[in-house]
Formats: sequence, C-alpha cells, structure tokens
Amino acid sequence: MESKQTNLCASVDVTKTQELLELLDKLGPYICLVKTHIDIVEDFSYEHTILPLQGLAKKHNFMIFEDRKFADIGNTVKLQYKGGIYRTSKWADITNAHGVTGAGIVEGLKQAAEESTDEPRGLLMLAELSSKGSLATGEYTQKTVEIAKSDKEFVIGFIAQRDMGGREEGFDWLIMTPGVGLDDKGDSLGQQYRTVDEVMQTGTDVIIVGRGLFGKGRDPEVEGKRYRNAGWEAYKRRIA
Ligand code: S5P
Repeated sequence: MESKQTNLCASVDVTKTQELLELLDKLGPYICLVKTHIDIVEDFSYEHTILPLQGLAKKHNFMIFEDRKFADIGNTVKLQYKGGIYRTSKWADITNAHGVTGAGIVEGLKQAAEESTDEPRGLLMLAELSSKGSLATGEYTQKTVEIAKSDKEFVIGFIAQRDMGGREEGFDWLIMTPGVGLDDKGDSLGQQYRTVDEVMQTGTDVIIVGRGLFGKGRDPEVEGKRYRNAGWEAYKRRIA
C-alpha cells in the first residue's frame, strides 16, 4: 500500500481466465490487492489461471485475496482450503471466513495453511456485509470480533463496513470494505454502495471495488486511476 500509494483492492468477478488476466494487467498499477472468486472461472486450471495470476501479482506488486467465505466446521474448512481443485492455500495470500460456526474455523484454516505452504497467509473475518438485510449485525458482529481475537497472527482483520476497534487490547486490524461505488447506489440483487469518502470516514483501510472498475461501459484504466486517487486521498486525510 505504502510503496504503491494505493489502498484499492480490485474485485474481478469474471468467468474466463483470459478476461481475468487482461483486466488485471490493466488494473495492476493501481491496486495493492486483487480479490478473486476463483470458483466462477469456467476454464480454471492451476497452470493456466493461477500461475499467470501470480506472474501478474509479481509484475505489478499486488497481493492475492481469494474471497472464499469459508463457513463450516474447522475440519471441513481445513480440507476445503488446502485441497480440492483450487488448492487455495497454495496461492492466495489472504482468504476470509464467516464466524457463524465458531472459533474452530480459524484454527482449521490456520492448520491448512501451515501444512501446505511456507508462505505467510492471512485471514479476514466477515464481521459485516454490504448487502441489504444482512444478518451480520449487532451481537453477531461482536461475537465475530471475539473469534478474531483467538489468533493474533493469522487473523489480520475484517471484511466490514467500519472500524472494529481492538486497539486497546493490542490488535491492529485491517478493515477491508466492499460495497464501494462512486456512480451507483446499488444493484438489483441487494448490493448497496457507499462512496469512497463515506467508507473511509467510518474506518476502512482498503476499499474493495468490482463493477465500479470494469462494469458495462467503464474503462478499467480510467476507473482504476480514479478509485486509486479517491481512496488514497481519503486515506491520507483520515490518518493525518
Ligand atoms: O459484504 C460484502 C462482502 C463481500 S466480500 N459485500 C460484497 O459485495 N462482497 C464482495 O465484494 C462480493 O462477493 C463481490 O465480489 C464484491 C463486490 O462487487 P461489486 O461489483 O458490487 O463492487
């Protein structure tokens, strides 16, 4: 973030490997992180999807976040994270999990990471969601924060809409926030957008932007620059 002066995470929900890679080559200079949903890529293969993705991450110096939203018991998520077709723990620097099943999910994912790679891996807990009618509020959010405290090393922060505190107890969590859009208020399926300034004022560190960058009629290079500048300026204002 510091070296590239950007707190923009690109969320690239596209279904073809080539589209994914082309988009990321354009957005690469403006982002610190890419967020993938690898299970929507129709022609996925480790060799043709992941290896070139890692090449782009190296070329443009960004990290990779697989938005897997794990939500099962520890033993199952352990198998899901390191195994199957995707072998996510091998290539994704960051992944995320719901707190719904309790703290065992953190331990299960951590074990999978430790058993499958020597690279550092980080977990974000989903404390809040951007969509209309989300059940992740109030006590649920608070309990998810408590789960995050169970592992100070592996849990690096939250997917949330605002700051989650913790500093007085020695936690310095990253807050990454989706549901960010400068032109639209939402979509027809319950997504809700707030502006970059709005989310930055409520404590976000990293803005996650998807269709705002590459949706219909949008030029990813123009929008990449626009969101990067908006995000970094708002971030600097907040920390000043
Ligand atoms: O609360 C959330 C959490 C996530 S990770 N709301 C979200 O929208 N997301 C993800 O962010 C969602 O799965 C999608 O990949 C992205 C938002 O995409 P956009 O096109 O609406 O910006």
